[in-house]
Amino acid sequence: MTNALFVERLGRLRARQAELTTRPNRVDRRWDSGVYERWEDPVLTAAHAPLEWRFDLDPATNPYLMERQGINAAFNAGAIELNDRLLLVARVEGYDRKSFFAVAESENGVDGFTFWDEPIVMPETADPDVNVYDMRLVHHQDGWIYGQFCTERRDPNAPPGDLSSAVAQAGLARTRDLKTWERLPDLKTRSPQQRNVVLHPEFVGGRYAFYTRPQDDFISAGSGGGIGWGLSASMNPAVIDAETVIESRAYHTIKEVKNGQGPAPLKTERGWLHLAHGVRNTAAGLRYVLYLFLSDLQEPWRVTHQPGGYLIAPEFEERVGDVSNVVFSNGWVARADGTVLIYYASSDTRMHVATSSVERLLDYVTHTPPDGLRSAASVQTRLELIRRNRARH
Ligand code: M1P
Repeated sequence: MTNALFVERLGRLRARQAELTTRPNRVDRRWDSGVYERWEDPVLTAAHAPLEWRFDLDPATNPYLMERQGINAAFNAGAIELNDRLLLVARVEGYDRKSFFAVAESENGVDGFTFWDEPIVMPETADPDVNVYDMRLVHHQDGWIYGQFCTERRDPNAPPGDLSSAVAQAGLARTRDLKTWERLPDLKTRSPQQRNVVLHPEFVGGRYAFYTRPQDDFISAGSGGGIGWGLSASMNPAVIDAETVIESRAYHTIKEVKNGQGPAPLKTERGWLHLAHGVRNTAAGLRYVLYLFLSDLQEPWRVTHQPGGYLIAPEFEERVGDVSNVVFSNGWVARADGTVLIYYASSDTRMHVATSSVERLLDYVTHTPPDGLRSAASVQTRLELIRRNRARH
């Protein structure tokens, strides 16, 4: 007998999904900084997850067409351009709180993202990951595409009854096509924990170079002073003996509590262009924003320009989600025509895109005054701007 309810519900669900993945995106006219464009619709959400991942589609075993394995969020995606397609490796989180990686693909990078049929099967090491997330994708000079991600496991030293303490380390894997992955040993450093570890795309002095984020415990950076830099002779295993902080946190700035490298830096004629996140504390909890900095082409560990303040902060609907007041980016793509697609997640819930160009971002990074670290210094910098403008009348 035909199950009318099942048929009607399935038709509705399929239509809703088709609408989501074919809807054209538009530049959001509420935003007009000149530095980049925001786009109206999130490019990837939990609702983009294929119905086959969430529902048992057999009317005999699921007559009510219930969602059996829900998806909670799709966020913090790594990004890469391969064969003229824009690919995101998203952190997809099930209702069970576990994250996994899945590839979504689009032709133009601003809309039409559709998940591949199945999520990535990431091999485990001998010490299985409890949770994996926030993959950075780097097409390295050695020819491999590397994934660097956070692997989280329960803290073996947690006292009985403490079911929250965890240890974060950098998981590593490589691939040629984002389909088949070879898992490598986790990165070894002298820091108790690591998150936001990113591979530099080129060899430095014949070695693999990493941006790191040393931290004392799972949430707090503690004595970890900022974005670190370290070298390894190999990727299998990758071992960093000496880690130096190259982009520090600082009192009363957007990166007072912690910061972290976003995606791998973009190589430009003026230097390596970096996107990072900075975290400050507020009465309402942590606030995550994105900022840019530039480092030297030959000595990527030497920061040359540090614009003060943020590039992207949560705006409009972005402010609210599972972890509100957060923007986070671990993926961007510079296209052959100079366009830069900045993929960022809002409030640990969904993915957005902002568009700019290498030229505009370099203009921003080289002309935005650094943080004067005092109110009086900020007034002074602003006065210089105001007076230059008034002198033009
Ligand atoms: O919840 C905000 C972000 O918190 C962590 O980032 P960080 O280590 O810099 O604090 C990560 O868990 C990230 O996934 C998350 O978006």
